[in-house]
Amino acid sequence: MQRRDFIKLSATVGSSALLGSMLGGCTEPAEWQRMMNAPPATETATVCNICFWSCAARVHTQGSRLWKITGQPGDPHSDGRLCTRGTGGVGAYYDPNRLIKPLLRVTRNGQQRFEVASWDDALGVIAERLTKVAKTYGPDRLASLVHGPGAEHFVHLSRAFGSDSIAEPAFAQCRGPRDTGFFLTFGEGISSPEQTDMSNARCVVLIGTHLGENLHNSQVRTFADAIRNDATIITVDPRFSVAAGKSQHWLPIKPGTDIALLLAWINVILAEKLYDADYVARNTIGLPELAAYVAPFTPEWAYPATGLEPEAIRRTARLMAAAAPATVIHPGRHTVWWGDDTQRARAMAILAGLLGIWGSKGGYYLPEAALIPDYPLPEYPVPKSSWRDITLAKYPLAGAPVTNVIIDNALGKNAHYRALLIYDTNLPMTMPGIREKLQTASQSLDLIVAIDVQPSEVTGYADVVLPECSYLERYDGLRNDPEIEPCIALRSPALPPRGESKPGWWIAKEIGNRLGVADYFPWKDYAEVVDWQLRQVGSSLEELKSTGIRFFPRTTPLYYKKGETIPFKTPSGKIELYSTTLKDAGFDPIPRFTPPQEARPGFFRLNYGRAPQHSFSRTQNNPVLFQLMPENLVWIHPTVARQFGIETASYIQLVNQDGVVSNRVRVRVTERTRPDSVWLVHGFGHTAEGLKLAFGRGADDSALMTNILYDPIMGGTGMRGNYVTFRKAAA
Ligand SMILES: Nc1nc2c(c(=O)[nH]1)N[C@H]1C(S)=C(S)[C@@H](COP(=O)(O)OP(=O)(O)OC[C@H]3O[C@@H](n4cnc5c(=O)[nH]c(N)nc54)[C@H](O)[C@@H]3O)O[C@H]1N2
Ligand SMILES: Nc1nc2c(c(=O)[nH]1)N[C@H]1C(S)=C(S)[C@@H](COP(=O)(O)OP(=O)(O)OC[C@H]3O[C@@H](n4cnc5c(=O)[nH]c(N)nc54)[C@H](O)[C@@H]3O)O[C@H]1N2
Ligand code: SF4
Ligand SMILES: [Mo]
Repeated sequence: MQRRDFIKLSATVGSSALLGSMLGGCTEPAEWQRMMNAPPATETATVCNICFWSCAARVHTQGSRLWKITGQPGDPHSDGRLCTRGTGGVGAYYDPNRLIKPLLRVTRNGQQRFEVASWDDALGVIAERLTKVAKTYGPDRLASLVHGPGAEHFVHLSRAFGSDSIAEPAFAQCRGPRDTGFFLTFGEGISSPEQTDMSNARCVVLIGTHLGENLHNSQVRTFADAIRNDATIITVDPRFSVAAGKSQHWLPIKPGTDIALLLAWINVILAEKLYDADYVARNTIGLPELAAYVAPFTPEWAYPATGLEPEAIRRTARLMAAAAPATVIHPGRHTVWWGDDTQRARAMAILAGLLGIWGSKGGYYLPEAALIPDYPLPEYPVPKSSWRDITLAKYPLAGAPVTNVIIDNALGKNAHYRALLIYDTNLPMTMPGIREKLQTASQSLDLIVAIDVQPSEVTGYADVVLPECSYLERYDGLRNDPEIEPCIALRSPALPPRGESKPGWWIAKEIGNRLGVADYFPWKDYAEVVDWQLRQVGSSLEELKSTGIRFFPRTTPLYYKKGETIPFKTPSGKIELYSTTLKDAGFDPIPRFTPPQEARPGFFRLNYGRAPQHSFSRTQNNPVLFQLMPENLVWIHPTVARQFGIETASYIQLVNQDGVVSNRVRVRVTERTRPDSVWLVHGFGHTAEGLKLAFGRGADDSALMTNILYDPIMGGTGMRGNYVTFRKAAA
């Protein structure tokens, strides 16, 4: 049959008949009938919230049925393709264990439990208790622990109420040390998305940073560009990570010794004069001090500490210098490792500074966000006390509020903080060592509110649990991250909220109204805010609903020109190879290497990280992602497995250095981990019974972290100083 007849046929009898003839006998009559009656598919613009990379996406629905979620073509974060987890966002909507009604803690017959409440009652309790806190102590005694883009509504609520004590685990449990280290060296952080120009790099250096398992979408794609372009890839990781498998040079470093390696690399680059002398002279201060300091730290010096052959250290130093300034020293992201993390980040920043990669093509580009005006609102009141008053006394160089400081100041009858608002963060699994403290805090605090989409561990500590609808059912603020090309993206509701769940903006506004700060919420709904903002820049909500994203022209250059003197925002206006700020605060002005604590015999370092199928502790109960990875496995080296008589697929329990015993966890015997370490994917081992799929599956790394190595400079919770041994799983 000719193609022409085919077209004619469709033109005369309509496409429905054509579909029928094509599907022929494969379709059941009932299914066929359903398809005929189904409303047309529609697409809605969203921004993925399965992790905070915030990829722009399109939600495909058919009537009330969520069909699939795909990447927004052209978006710099997704480039038209979502990662495994983003595609699995469908499960976040359909999860049968979702929170769909407000819950209130009540005591009945001496027993505490949650009871379903109306929104009015739940919000009433919050307003009454917060008003009392404000009257008795001041509104500054409310602390908020929040995460993710949706947090902006509660940041706003808290500021309007009169408190600036708002901390994210993204600082003290994640990026804080690297941002502080880079800030001290370059005068600014390294942005998110990280300003790493991997697509144009000739050399990429990963220190930890397990890209491919760490699945920040466009970051992995630009890393793939580097591999495709035959860039030299150098990965420093004690474990044979996915990224190590893509590298020409894998340095299986002894855990905790990265500063020694970095000092040795700097030593080689200075000793062999592999840096751009003109650039360094114009743009840095402290070269003589640095050179004198690192002179003894040769690759031979680093060898016993790191276990890395001097020749490998020398060769890789030469390679990264030869490719500079098209070299990416990846700054890492989860950098709370050993407690000396700001100093490790400093060492990385110093190396990057010597290689002249700040603002260079193939190094660190200069990101730019779009200029979108804020919706006009009254000025926030000045809080009676600020987070700074409490935090900086302990961590003088913390650039942001520290979650652990807030919790420590919420303990006991005379605690500074009297109420906690928790949004989109599962503290018991996110902050090792927090469970007991939350328990203590809950005895004396006047109020704990948890706003979540599912009955996660954290909700168990709350007085009031508020069900937020998922990202697929709500507006949030425009995504406007610093990019190569400024680009905004819209999250808009594709479906009505399930049950009685509500969007965050609505919850914040309703609490605000009841607290007497209604002036800060003058709009009807968040669509109005976003539309107003878009109209200021010649667009509209209508436009973004159809396009999903919109680009804006750059107003500043993407790279500095060769030979340009760069205006760094440090006190000296230069890259600070030697930091007077650190010295004045009583810290090492140049990073110092301290060998990590050794494990007791029979114990192994607890190493942990990501798997591409899951985000933190938020996706294990997602029915789609659960199927891809229902539990985590503990990786054990074959010699160790043999020594303990452990086999692949058997279940064991992990016992940490302080006797804490994990859930049972299945074994994977593999040479991809060093004999001195085991590996666990973070986020498993849920103890919240409401998470019916995830409950009790796999082991929780957080629970095994009882030795926390706090970073004295910025308060990060170093998580890597923990060790485990094994025991046969209880039946
Ligand atoms: N799929 C998925 N992707 C994610 C996330 C997620 O939840 N799921 N979360 C995102 C977030 S917020 C973050 S912060 C990032 C975290 O991801 P990364 O920033 O990449 O985390 P790291 O801790 O740097 O990397 C873990 C790697 O460090 C190695 N390592 C352990 N000890 C040492 C050591 O002493 N030295 C060196 N050089 N390496 C060591 C481990 O073997 C492991 O391969 O991932 C992001 N991407
Ligand atoms: N042991 C250990 N601890 C870690 C890490 C680790 O690797 N190991 N990683 C650290 C890092 S890098 C980071 S960034 C942090 C991440 O820390 P968190 O942000 O606390 O991570 P999650 O575990 O995903 O917790 C998110 C919570 O928000 C809820 N949630 C999900 N979507 C929504 C939503 O749309 N609205 C609302 N209101 N709630 C929602 C989830 O149900 C869950 O309870 O954890 C840090 N802590
Ligand atoms: S990286 Fe994946 S999970 Fe994260 S926002 Fe993008 S698509 Fe969603
Ligand atoms: Mo993170």
